[in-house]
Amino acid sequence: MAYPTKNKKVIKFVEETAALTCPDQIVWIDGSEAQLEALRKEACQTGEMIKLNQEKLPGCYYHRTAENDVARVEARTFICCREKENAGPTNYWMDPKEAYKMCYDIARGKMKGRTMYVIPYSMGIVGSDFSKIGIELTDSIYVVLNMAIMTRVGLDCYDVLGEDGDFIKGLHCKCDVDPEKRYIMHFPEDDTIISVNSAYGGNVLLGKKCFALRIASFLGKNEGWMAEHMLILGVTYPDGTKKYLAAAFPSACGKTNLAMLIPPKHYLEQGYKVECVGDDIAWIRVGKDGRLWAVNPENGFFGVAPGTNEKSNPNALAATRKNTIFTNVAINPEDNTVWWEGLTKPAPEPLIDWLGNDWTPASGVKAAHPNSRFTAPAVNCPCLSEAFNSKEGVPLDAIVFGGRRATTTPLVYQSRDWDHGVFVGSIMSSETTAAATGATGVLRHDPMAMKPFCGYHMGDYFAHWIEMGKKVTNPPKIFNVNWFRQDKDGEFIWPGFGDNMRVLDWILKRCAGTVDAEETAIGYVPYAKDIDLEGLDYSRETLESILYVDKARWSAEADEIREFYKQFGDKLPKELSANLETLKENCGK
Ligand code: OXD
Ligand code: MN
Repeated sequence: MAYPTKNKKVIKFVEETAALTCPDQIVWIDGSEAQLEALRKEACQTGEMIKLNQEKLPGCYYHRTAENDVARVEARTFICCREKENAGPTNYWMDPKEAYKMCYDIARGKMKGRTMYVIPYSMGIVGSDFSKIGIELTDSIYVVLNMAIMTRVGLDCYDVLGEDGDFIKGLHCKCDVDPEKRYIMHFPEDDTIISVNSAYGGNVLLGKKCFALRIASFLGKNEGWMAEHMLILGVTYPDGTKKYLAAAFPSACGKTNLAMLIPPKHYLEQGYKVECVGDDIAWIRVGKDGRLWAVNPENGFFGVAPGTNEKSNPNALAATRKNTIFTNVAINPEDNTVWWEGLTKPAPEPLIDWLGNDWTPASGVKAAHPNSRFTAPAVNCPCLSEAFNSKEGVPLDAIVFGGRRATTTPLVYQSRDWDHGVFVGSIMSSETTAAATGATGVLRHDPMAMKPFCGYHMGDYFAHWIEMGKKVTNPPKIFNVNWFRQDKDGEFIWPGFGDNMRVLDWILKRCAGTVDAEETAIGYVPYAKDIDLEGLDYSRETLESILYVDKARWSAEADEIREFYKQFGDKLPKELSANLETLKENCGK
């Protein structure tokens, strides 16, 4: 057989996997439009995808996953390193030998009657020093087409590998989509990922969570860089100055919305601009100038559809108007377009819901699954930054952490220094969302929004953050935000969305040293007068209520953090325990 690569390791990986899974044929993906178009056609013929209205949504397709396969499965996601201790207390662990055997037994012969596709892809710009190559083998056309949007797929990846280059091996086999045999396995010591019995994006687009976060975080620790669950955005000032920040929020907590925000009118009139570099993942390194530089390794957006609309995120909506794959949203049979909760009010009727049933508002269920998604090419985004294609990425002025907290955490506060900033990231808690299976709305610890994505011991991960701080001579300032404070009726107190610009403005002023702040028990909090409320019908008293640091609550929070920290034992950096003691003391014990 003629191979499109001379890389012996790729050929061996493909041949061995084919011997195990027994596909009828092997198709080497070259990334060409002709090949992708033929696959779209085939997927429509088999019913795997539906072609949408090509006048209204050119190049757009629709896909439904199995009903039991709609989100990441954290309890079935494992870190399979040799020593259990190295996976740490926040990960599920399996012995690698046992895990390989189990996965191979599950996948054996399962591609019979199917095609195995070989996807060469780059996370980051092909051939850049900041990028890494992966090969994903899959029996799903849906995966091929999504990977072609989310990553840079093409034969040039083989040029980068040459005859002997290394890559991240990914094997995805749908098998029987059996939830009892669903496993998402990571072998960080072998640069390998195996995903069986799922077809949901977060479990099967192996370049994303599996490689660019779990495996990459492990590589980053060993190689002195960081892989983080962060958006990256740039703010251009009226005088043309550009500032960049990266922000970590748990899944489905508004990273895509913040990354693409449109500032309030008076900011726009003055000439402010916000541009998106990335909405989910940042790879961060120390630059020659002693600053932290971030790149977005992805090439598209795998965004949550519900709630996205002309008001909440017109840029994301515009990005989905062509060459996009929609998964588990509702279909409007009238014109063969898509709909989801929050897109328009009222809902058009009738619709066909994500399960394929006729739907009207009286049906009493959601028309789109709460974790339904769009996979949209980054180039479609009207506010995409030019820096998206920069090999070096962008220098960070600020790092922002944020969770979904109804109480306690103020709208924004700044850490006292780098180590305190790491502490602030490590104590993040957030209410769970539909992005993962299980109950939603449950408050849980999610340090740096990496609980589901850190590929090694979380205590070592904290230590790595502390170490990185020592390597940067000009570190970004670290902040925490909370857009989700609620009043006694459960209504959000802060308007959020574009108005979050007002908070970013304060953050960047703090970075520039042009605004004062009040030193409190938890760090620096804005004076209410310093948050720009122009054009917003919002009282200073209400603002003060969500800037207030309630020491009694924080004292209880500190006790709870002490319990949370216990699981890290000796691995908890002393800088974090010292900051916890300071917090407790600041709250008056
Ligand atoms: C995502 C997630 O899809 O975090 O980005 O689940
Ligand atoms: Mn994410």
